[in-house]
Amino acid sequence: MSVNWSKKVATPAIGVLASLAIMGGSMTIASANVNVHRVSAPVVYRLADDQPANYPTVTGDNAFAAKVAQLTHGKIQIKVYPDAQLGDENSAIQEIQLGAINFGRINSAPLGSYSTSMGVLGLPYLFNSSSQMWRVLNGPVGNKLLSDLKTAKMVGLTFYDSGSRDFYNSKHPVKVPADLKGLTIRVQQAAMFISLVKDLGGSPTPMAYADVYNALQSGVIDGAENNLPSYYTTNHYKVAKYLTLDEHTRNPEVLLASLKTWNSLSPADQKIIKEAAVYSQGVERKAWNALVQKSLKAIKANGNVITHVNIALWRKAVQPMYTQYGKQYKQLIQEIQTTK
Ligand code: GTR
Repeated sequence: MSVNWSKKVATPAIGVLASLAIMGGSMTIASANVNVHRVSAPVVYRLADDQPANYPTVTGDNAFAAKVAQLTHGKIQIKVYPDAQLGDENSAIQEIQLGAINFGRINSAPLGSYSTSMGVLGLPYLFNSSSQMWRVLNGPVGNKLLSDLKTAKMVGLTFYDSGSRDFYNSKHPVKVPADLKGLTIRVQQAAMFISLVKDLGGSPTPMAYADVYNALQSGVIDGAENNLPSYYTTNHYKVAKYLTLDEHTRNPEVLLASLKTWNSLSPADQKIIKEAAVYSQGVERKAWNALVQKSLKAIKANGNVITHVNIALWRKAVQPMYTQYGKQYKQLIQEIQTTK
């Protein structure tokens, strides 16, 4: 008897049984080695990101989602919501904690208000270079920061690049910290960044990312601080022309899961998700490097005033931050500084 098995595979399980029964042969499902796929409905999860669709973090999110879909044969689908469609970073964090949002790509600065160890990344001039930062983030310290997020009901999966942050304003060139005096500077919604701008002599104003452009344009604030790709893609560079390359912090991005969602997954699916996240870091970092170059070109072409600074002066001005927070982070700072 010849059976067209390829046809049978596509038949629902009951249909296969019925047709075997009709055939009346001695073959059983097991001995026939029929690969019956029980296709269950895919699970659809949501991932929040506050950057626009063409930004490197969202490219990373999409690569992560595609890899998860591929490795789970479509069983787990992750839908990426860019542009803060699911809320600003603070509200996204809270929804992730509740499990209402399943995944997020969140900057480490606001995360520092929820998980203490992550806060260490907000210390200015913590790293000597980007390559040292990556050795730290992809080494034992980075793993500790990611896994400590569990205390805040989140599971850290991997880090994405966010370069270093610089000040910019609409009033005048800033070369030394004293030039920030009298300027109202928007900061992320995290206590450490309020201290940072105060120590440098400016007036900090915490505000959600999406509100910064209008606040700059209408003069509600004089300046802000961010990496070059954010300065460029938000069009802040068009309304705040004075850019200071002071590189005060390197606050990487974090791809994370809600602990609630994570706990509902099988160990095999958790492994796939972690693997896909690590893979997506490479995709994000490549897109990141390309956008840094593109941003710089556009900022220069726009005629912005770019000020280079003596970093040693700036580093000195933020030493009070190490007095204020250094004790709490003593061990981590030491581990970071000894990572060469
Ligand atoms: C960007 C980061 C955003 C957001 C923003 C901000 O560099 O990618 O997620 O944290 O900074 O300044 O609010």
